[in-house]
Amino acid sequence: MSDLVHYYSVPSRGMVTHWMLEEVGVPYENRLLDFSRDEQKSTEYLAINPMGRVPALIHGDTTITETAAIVAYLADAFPQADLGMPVDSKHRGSYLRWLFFAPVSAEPAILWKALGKVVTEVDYKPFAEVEEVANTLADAVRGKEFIVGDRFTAADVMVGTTIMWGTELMPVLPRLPELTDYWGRLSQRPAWQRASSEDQKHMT
Ligand SMILES: N[C@@H](CCC(=O)N[C@@H](CS)C(=O)NCC(=O)O)C(=O)O
Repeated sequence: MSDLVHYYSVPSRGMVTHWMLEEVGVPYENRLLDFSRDEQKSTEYLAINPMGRVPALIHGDTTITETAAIVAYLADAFPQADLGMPVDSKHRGSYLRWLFFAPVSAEPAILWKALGKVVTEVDYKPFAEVEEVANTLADAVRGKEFIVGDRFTAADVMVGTTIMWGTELMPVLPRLPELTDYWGRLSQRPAWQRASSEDQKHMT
């Protein structure tokens, strides 16, 4: 058994962590769970993630769940891949901002809109609207190749896949040219191509 075991499903957020593993470039073992057979709720898997959700990563004695946490963990655990941002870097704050922006600000906005939900019970918005998310991201990537600094990082994995998800899979995020150009470039990366072509074979 590999030192790194990745549990995921297709389609799922596990495609994000799959891409990150390919970017890291170390050996790992994929264990694909079949949702149609409720394998994510099996006793064996619930011992790994009691929520019965993917992705999950086992690295030696460490078990990690939550997509963004796995992506951040891999960047730190394998510094030779140069996908993280050192704590003393001037870009560290920006790096953390975009790592968290994807699941905490963008995801709820996309999901809420895609599910046709409207906030009616409160007189403030508990999270941003998709237009605010799209405009904020467009400002962040305009004229830049990467979202943080001048190199590809784990923050691009989180933000890029969130844009792909919000513009293609649940198409409620405005398709601003800055966003489609940014994802268009990222999706050419060999690591994404490898992960996604393998995932396509399992797409239901
Ligand atoms: N916040 C979690 C969400 C995990 C999650 O809900 N994953 C979905 C697939 S994208 C899942 O495993 N669903 C299992 C089910 O519906 O039974 C993360 O980012 O990893």
